[in-house]
Amino acid sequence: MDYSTSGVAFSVLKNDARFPDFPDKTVVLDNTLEAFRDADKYGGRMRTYITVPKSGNYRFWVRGDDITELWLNTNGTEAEGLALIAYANRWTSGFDTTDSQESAFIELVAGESYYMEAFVMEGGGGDGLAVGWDCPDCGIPREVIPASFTRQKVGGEAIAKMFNIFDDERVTYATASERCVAQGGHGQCDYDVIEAPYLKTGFHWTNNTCDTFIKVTSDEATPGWIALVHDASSDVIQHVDETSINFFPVIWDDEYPNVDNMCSGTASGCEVIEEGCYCPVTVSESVVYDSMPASVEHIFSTLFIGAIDPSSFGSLYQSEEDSTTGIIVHKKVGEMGAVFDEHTIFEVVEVRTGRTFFLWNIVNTVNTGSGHSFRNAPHFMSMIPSETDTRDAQYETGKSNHLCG
Ligand SMILES: [Ca+2]
Repeated sequence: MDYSTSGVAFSVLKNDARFPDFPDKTVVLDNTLEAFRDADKYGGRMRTYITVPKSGNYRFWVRGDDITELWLNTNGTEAEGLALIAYANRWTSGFDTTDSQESAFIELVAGESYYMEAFVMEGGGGDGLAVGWDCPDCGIPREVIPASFTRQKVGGEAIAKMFNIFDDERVTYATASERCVAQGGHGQCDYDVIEAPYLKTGFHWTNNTCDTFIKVTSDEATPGWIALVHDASSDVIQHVDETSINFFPVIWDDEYPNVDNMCSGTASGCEVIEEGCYCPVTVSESVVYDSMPASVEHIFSTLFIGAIDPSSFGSLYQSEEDSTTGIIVHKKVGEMGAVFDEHTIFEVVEVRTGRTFFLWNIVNTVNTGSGHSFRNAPHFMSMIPSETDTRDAQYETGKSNHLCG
């Protein structure tokens, strides 16, 4: 192949009927912007959005085997704005073989995304393509660009990288956002696809909307049993999609929506479905006791959410005992006296077993659009068998922290 005029060589690639939508091979780059090895007689394109960790003046380099080009839209994410910023008309093993491999300084802004394309044309022998950068005034030495600063495009979808520190790690939305910004310079959750390592499963935060529904059975064998349905604006895993058959019993406060009353009518937001009713739900939490309960038995009949021993919170809690009933009430320091609130914990002993229970002074209720409600039982067991190990404790702890924070 004659590379004496690079434009001619790349026109062979760019005029090929397979370009750009039908490549013979597609590879997602996991580590750095370095690709293409061990083949002959091909043309390749690397494309990505890049983000920068700090605002500043960046220089770019391209190297490869054989000839290479690097294009960047310095103004944004549109392919139309691409401009040639560096190239090499011969094979290059490093970034300093020819002057044209190095771009001018380009001012880039943290948090913005820029569209980049790089090309290589290979005849025979060694091959490859890599893109590097540096930013002297923001302290970044020259390096092949790490993939953590990219958002890759495959089939028109933006792909985010996972930023977990250890397997099965779960983080708050705030932590996830912080990491995305720190490691990629991009905003959180503006992706189409989250790229997970092969065979890894898990959840990620998203800004997509998600409404919660329940299916309520009307048959005699499982009256009023429910299955949860998440109607999210992105992909939903099967155990909570509309086909879910994971029905379980709940404690309804009174009646429940059923086919006999047409699921309480269309004004309720409920629909009649094959199994029974399909209803939108909301969850509310309220304080149960605003004064000392009359008896231990009454507590066991109304409180169902376990707390941890308040002594675990150190000096955060103080306690007092009702000498008549034997009920010990734990209140947050500063809330002693008449106040019973959502932070209050009751310590009671079950007579039959002698076991001590710590119970939160709250009830969590699920309300349907039809005006019915049931107690939202604590349910820390995942319905996904592979997740039932560490998650229970994490959720329990999370609940305690939420209430005491
Ligand atoms: Ca070669």
